[in-house]
Amino acid sequence: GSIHLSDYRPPAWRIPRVEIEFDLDADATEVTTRLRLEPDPAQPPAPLELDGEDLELLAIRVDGVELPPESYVLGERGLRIPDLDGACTLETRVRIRPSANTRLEGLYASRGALFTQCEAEGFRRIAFMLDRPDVMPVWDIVLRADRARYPVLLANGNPVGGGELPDGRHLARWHNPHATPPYLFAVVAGDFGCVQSEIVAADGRNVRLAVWAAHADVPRCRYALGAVERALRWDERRFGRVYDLDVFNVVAAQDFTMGAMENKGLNIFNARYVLADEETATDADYLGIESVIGHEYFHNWSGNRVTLRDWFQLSLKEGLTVFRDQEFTADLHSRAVKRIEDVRLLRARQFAEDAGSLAHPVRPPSYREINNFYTLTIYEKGAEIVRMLYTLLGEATFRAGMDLYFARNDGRAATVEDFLAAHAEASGRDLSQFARWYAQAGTPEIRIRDDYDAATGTYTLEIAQRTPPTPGQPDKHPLHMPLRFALYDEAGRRLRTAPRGAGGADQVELVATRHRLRFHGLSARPLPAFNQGFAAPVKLDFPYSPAQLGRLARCERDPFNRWDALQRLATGVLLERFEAHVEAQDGLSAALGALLDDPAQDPAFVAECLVLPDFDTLAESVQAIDVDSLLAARETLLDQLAFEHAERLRARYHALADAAAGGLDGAAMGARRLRNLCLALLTRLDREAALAQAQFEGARSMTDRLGALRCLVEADAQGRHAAMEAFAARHAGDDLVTDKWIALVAMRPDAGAQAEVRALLGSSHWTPTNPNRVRAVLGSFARANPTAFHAADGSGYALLAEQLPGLDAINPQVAARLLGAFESWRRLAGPRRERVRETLDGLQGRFASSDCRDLLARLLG
Ligand code: B3K
Ligand code: ZN
Repeated sequence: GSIHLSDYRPPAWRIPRVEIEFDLDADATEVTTRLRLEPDPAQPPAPLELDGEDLELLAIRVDGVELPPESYVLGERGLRIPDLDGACTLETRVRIRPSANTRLEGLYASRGALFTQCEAEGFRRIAFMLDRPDVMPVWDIVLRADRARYPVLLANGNPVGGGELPDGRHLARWHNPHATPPYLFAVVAGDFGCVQSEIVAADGRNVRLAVWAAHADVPRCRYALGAVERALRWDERRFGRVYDLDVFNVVAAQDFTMGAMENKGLNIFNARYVLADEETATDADYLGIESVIGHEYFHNWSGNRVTLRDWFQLSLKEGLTVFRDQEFTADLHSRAVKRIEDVRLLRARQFAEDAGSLAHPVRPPSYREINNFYTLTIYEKGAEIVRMLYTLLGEATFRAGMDLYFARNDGRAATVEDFLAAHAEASGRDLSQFARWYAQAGTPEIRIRDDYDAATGTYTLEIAQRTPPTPGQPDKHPLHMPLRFALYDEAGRRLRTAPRGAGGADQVELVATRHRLRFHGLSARPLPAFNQGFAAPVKLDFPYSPAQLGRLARCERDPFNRWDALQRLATGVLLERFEAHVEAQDGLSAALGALLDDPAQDPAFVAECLVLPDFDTLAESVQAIDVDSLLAARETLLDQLAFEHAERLRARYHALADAAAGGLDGAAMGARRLRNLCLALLTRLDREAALAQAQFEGARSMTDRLGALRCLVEADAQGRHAAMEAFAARHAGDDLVTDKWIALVAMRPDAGAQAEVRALLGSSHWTPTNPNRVRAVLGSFARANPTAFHAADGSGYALLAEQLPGLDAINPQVAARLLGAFESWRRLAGPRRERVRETLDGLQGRFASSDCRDLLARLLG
């Protein structure tokens, strides 16, 4: 059944303290839990109903006295004790089986170590508990285990002692003094090494930071440790948030369903977001590590200190924390490039989600399976909402609102209303219409038309907003959003404008379905620019001519919009939307050529401009998705650009060689990025691919080695098989690098990739219990290889679908993610839509998990 936001009731029982003891063993772990239970006098009395799944109950006591079997009811989903008499201590002892836990929720085994993952509802697979985020005990944790096998025993909070036990076992005690819900509980046991440092927090507290991994991987933890230090300092500086424990531990796990987890004081990470060195990590990997380390660290305040009342509020911590990690990266690196990349993701993936069968509001009104709501909408659109608030209120007022939110809700389980109330109070503004962003799904469309009256010198902008219908929401209301704009004259000078509106001179606030802005005293029709920095997450419709876009790409002050002007131009060319098609294409080519020639431009920015809108983004710009024509248009344009600019590309490629040889600074990374893009275009022209071959052989970084290899594979160059073999041999035994190699195979833009994916599925590389490997093989294929996945005969869909029931039985969350690759199927043109429908119909009744059942029902619904 569904769970509804409107049904929320506070728990009838409070649990202020938990003592939990583990006798750890991979095959059979025993967990003894003592819950201090108190009826909440503010709530109507109710029987105690504890969550618990896959737990073998060994003993149950109330205040030390064994509870007779007739006093409780043990079910599939938990334990019910009808007649508890007021406050007491309930002790349960259960047995669980980590090595049989392939779902990777609860306590599980991975490469000889033990890890937990409790968000959202994994704690109930460890012990009987009120497993909900508004239950926030203080915790005492005791871990006992074999010392040889599990020399390192970590848990939440601060270490408070330990010692030896008989039979080669030892014990460690941890105390977590902060009120912490069970979803943030964590335990790690294994044979790890670490890199560590000491840091003095802003309040004078000494904090020991440590990043743990299997011994062989410890040298690859240095960068992550540095990222923790940067994150801690940045949150002090930018948000005034200080760390609150004596230790902060990060542990790398090779088997992990998501990217990472913000457990209090003990973040557990997918190894791919921890381990890095020159030999194995690309620049993108380094930046990804820093941003995920930051994200999880920032949760310590936005998520842990202030947690969630219920799972409907998920974006309260995720959207806010994504906003915070985006700002972290923007402050430390290039703000413009960061914004461009975030918007690229938003447009390609979140807009698709918002327009597809799985669309849902940032705060959904109901769910059947909460695991299916860790989505781009909750995370990325949620971050965009926070960013709009930041834009509407301005830096200082927003910071005051954040301070108030943290102060008022510290140690509490909060709601979106609490967040908005703090900002409303700090700013004195009415945010009630703004709150609709959390309730209404779909990407708003802003349609703007202009008119210039030469006789009076009056320029008028007519602005209309509309949000398309989404599943369950046929009618939409207007949203409150900032609209930034600028007007430029013929010479590219910014005009001083003063329209009537709520915002400043260059920003108005949209609240109604229609607005009109009037500007007087203009001697000629100006060139308008809108939505600088993509301050509002909308689709903007303005009838720019190719020439206007070319001008905008040169004169707009906002770098994001300069990039966006070229993306618009490219999109119009690819979709043949301009009447003067040839002129538009020439304009695009000339603009890109000029950027390539301009030594004053940041190479990282030029690189962003050279990356044309991808398949997913184009698919979001059309009503019906004609796969073949979108793919063909892209190929043709890329070939043409390569041909026209071959000389420039070659010159730039060579000129950047020195800069690209540098380390991990922004300049070197930008140079490598542009250089590898030049190489990709050049390789289109040359089947021998001598340049790519040479780069592959001489590469000194993974960025350059993998970049060259990708060129060879995508161009189907002569040397590609030999290069792939050499790469595989060089990195054999390194799972993370092998994942990169596998992804190249699965993403090769050729129908033949299907056969290679099938071969992988039959090889020793296929380990369906490892989420990273499943994503490398099938995620890359279904999400990043439109050519092969969307094969017209439906064979790509069938390939994915065949695997899903088996994967669902192993790890439902991983399977459900993959099933989501069909989210846009209703808009597919031609026979493909029918092929997907047959595929999805064929999956009916074949899933055991609520995750895949829920998703399939919504896809077909
Ligand atoms: N909060 C975790 C996500 C947990 C997902 C559980 N299905 C990671 C993060 O967003 O920081
Ligand atoms: Zn998060």
